[in-house]
Amino acid sequence: MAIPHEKGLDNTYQLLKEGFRYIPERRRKFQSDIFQTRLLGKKVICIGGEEASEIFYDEEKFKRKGVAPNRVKETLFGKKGVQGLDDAAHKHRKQLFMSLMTPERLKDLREITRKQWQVAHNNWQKRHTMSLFHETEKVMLRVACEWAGVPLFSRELEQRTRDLAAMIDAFGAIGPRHWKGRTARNRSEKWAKNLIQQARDGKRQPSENTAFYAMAWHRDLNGKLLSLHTAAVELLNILRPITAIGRYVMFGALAMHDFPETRKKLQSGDAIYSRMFVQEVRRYYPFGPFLGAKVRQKFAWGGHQFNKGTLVLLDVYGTNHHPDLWKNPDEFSPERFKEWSGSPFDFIPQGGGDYNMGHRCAGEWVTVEIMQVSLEYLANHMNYKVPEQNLNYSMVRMPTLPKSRFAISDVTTR
Ligand code: PAM
Repeated sequence: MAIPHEKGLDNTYQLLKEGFRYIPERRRKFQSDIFQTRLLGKKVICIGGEEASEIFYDEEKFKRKGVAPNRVKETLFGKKGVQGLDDAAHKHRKQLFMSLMTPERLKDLREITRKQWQVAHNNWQKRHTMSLFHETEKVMLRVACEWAGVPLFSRELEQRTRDLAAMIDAFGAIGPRHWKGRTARNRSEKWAKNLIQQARDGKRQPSENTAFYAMAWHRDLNGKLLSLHTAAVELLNILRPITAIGRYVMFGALAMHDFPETRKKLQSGDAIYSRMFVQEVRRYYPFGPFLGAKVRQKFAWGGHQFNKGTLVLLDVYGTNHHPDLWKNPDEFSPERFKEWSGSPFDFIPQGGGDYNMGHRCAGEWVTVEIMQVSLEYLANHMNYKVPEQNLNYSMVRMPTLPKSRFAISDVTTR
């Protein structure tokens, strides 16, 4: 049986027109967890669902080298970083990231996050109206730098945040938003290279348990220090994704605004509830639309023969919203996580599979911890007004955010 084929010589335009809904809508239309299309001039197989993500994270079947398009590397990821490695080189590099997340360092992270919220809260009370989105990204970058041992002067904060934010904001962009992301990456890599060089020259001595130290002194499997460029890319692979958590925190604040009963429950101080709330924010709101991998060697699945080198996209957003996996998927309901099995393949906002060995996001725990501390802080310690504005977010723009960037005013203490 042949798998469904999307008609058309090339469907990149459709993808850009439909955004987050492109793959899920076709899975619905074809009543199939697998279909074939053409994107950027190439044949692409799109898959989604729990079984599909299990296949996608089978490293005998898929590899990551050469998967991310150049335009995504020139903005979001950078070149030669952990995301595009395979096999032993990947495991060794992934271990570098995982080694930074000891229980003590996660505890430090929670404390730093709480402290930075106190500082921000204090400053916000002196202002009238501001963008919760932009201000939260600044808080996140302060957290990231303090935790990673990276010096950040107050006068740099605005520009550095704008740069890291522009790299994230560029991942599904064409035109000016893409070019902004490129410029931002060039400037950020220059900054990070300079820091690594200073550490290697002994002009800076970051503590040994920090990401700054780890990236400066990590040795690859051949025993050599990372090139200055790769060390800079990997240091940014810590600072940028932590800044990106700002988007999730902002979506959490949006959930509290749109579903006020959830704010009340967060205020009850029930840590189990706030953890479920965080999970539901990551499931419900759109962030990563899909992930890519290339077929490593021929295999068959879902009635289809996958040939070596074929690009396969895993439907991240659609898997988190599939009605077979989630009851009333378009309802915001943190309590649904009481019944969640904990499968590494059905809830995949930051990828699926094994944390330590596979390509699942190394920063997923960090994300959950930072979100929980941040959203508990917003619910329990702050009052603010949400002026009349357009809080709708597009399902086409990738990544997406409320049109108004979530303005708040009159911040006080609760
Ligand atoms: C980070 O690394 O900064 C964390 C946030 C990034 C999440 C992005 C996940 C999206 C992966 C690939 C995007 C390809 C989009 C191409 C659209 C045409």
